[in-house]
Amino acid sequence: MKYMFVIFLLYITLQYIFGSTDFKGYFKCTQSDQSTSPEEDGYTNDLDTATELVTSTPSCPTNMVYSLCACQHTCDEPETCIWTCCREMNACICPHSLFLNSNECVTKRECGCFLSSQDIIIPVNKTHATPTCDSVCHCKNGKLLSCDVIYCDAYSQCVQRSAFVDNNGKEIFEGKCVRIQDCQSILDAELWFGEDSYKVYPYGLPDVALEVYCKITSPNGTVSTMIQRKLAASPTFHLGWLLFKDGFGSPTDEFWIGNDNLHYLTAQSHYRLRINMETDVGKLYYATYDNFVVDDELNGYEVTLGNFNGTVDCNAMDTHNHQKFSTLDRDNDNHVHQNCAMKNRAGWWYDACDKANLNGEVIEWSCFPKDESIALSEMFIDRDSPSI
Ligand SMILES: [Ca+2]
Repeated sequence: MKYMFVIFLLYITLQYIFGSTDFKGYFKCTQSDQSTSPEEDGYTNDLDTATELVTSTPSCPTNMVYSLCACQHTCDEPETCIWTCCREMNACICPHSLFLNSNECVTKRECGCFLSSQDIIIPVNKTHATPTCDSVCHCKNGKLLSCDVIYCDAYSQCVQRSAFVDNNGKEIFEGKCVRIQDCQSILDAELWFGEDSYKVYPYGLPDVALEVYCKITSPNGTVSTMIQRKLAASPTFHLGWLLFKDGFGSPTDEFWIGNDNLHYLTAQSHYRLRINMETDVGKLYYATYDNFVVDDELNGYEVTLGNFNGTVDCNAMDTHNHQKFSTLDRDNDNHVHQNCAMKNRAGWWYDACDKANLNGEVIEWSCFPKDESIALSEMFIDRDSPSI
């Protein structure tokens, strides 16, 4: 016994002088004080002998190995790592193929949220949809809840997304139903095949598809939903309330998307209004307004315009902000003596009457360069933040 004590003192002294990562690691990082021998992996026989003298032998729970601490996957967080001990020190950890579950190492199949049909573990309190959106399964408090079938509705498209990378570095995909609510969704749902007409399903709109024209409107690839197109010196927009309510024309010629459609589109998210103006010599100007909203018919399709930006010299729409829509047969403007829609031969959000009128028989923007005239107006909406 005395001999053992001398060895112990000698060992402590040497550790004090030279230091030892393994030694410190043992005290700070092991999880068990049971008496069976630790497994090797860098744990030397000398240290083994010495630590037996310090206290009970470091040992590991079933299936664990005493090894250099590295990335530890758990059943709850199968795709990420936790540190079970001090960084780069020895500790009881699960072998690479196993997952920590409470204090045990278990196989993938033994984790509570193992989804056999997909051969994956769903992280705790998360859901995982099949890549084809056939079902979505829930992991609640470490237990797999029943899976719900029929995941996408008729107005959504199943899109495969990268969900996470498993502990073997394999990328796991899941399906996500993308509601086709505007042209941005066409891009998100990977349905985009170039500038063209597409069917979209804005929230709130009765169960019919709305056909919209989608166009790239900026160098960074913004895909915008066209709401208006008007050529100069054309009386096309001198029409009544019902036609403006439902929309008319063709997006490759002259076009109004319809005030009801405009209301449902702009009510479903934050949208930016983008106005592109082209002069008769092909010069391009634009104006944008954040937070573009068109109210419902009961409120006269009142327009709300946020912050202005653009390459035109002034915010010519400022007096039109918070104005109701007027047409030849519905005078909602602020002019006491006349109907501005009749005077300007176009339906529009008149004040009394206009500084900007993109629907006008003569397309107007009050501060447009005097020696230039607008030959073409196109209006679009861009969703500020994509839904996915
Ligand atoms: Ca009036």
